[in-house]
Amino acid sequence: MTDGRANQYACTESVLDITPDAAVVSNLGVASYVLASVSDPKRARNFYQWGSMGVTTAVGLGLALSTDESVTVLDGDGSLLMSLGVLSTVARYDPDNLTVVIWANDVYGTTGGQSLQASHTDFAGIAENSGLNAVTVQDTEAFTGAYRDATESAGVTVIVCHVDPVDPDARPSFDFPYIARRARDSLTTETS
Ligand SMILES: Cc1ncc(C[n+]2csc(CCOP(=O)(O)OP(=O)(O)O)c2C)c(N)n1
Repeated sequence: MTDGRANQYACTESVLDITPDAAVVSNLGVASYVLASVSDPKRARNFYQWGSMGVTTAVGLGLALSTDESVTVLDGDGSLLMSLGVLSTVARYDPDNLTVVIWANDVYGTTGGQSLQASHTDFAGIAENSGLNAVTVQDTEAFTGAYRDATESAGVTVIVCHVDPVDPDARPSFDFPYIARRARDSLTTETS
């Protein structure tokens, strides 16, 4: 464990505590495994992304633009690095119902912990200069406060949360069409 970093499990629990009805679009791999660990893995509004590295924030933006419900993206730093231009697109639309969390663990955790070689990269600075609100947090308590603020404020906030790498056992369903249909249905009916 690295000192002074947030706990991804506890932070993901905070997301569900603060926004229990939110659609949560989780990056492939670790972000989805953690989400499945701390919630019912069959939670309909857990929209796990499989195989599709680099699209989680874009999918979250599209979803936020097509529903009035709250949408939270749980992306990975390596995946965001593949598609940094999406921040400009998010800022172009800036929907009030979208919050973007980046789990910054400095590694490609899902594929074995290879170094990202991006510790010099200021993701929050890039988000801010793309026209978004952004904050960097280093511990779980700060994350919880930042997430609450983000969900209560206008426009999109990007929360870059420095976390220790984790290796969860949980595996949600890999049936992607089913997951997508389930999320869609839960957002177009009264109950979640
Ligand atoms: C285009 C593409 N390249 C590579 C992969 C393999 N892959 C899956 S998850 C992953 C690592 C993702 O890293 P990050 O976004 O930092 O999230 P973490 O796994 O650390 O939570 C990689 C390289 C893939 N699925 N798609």
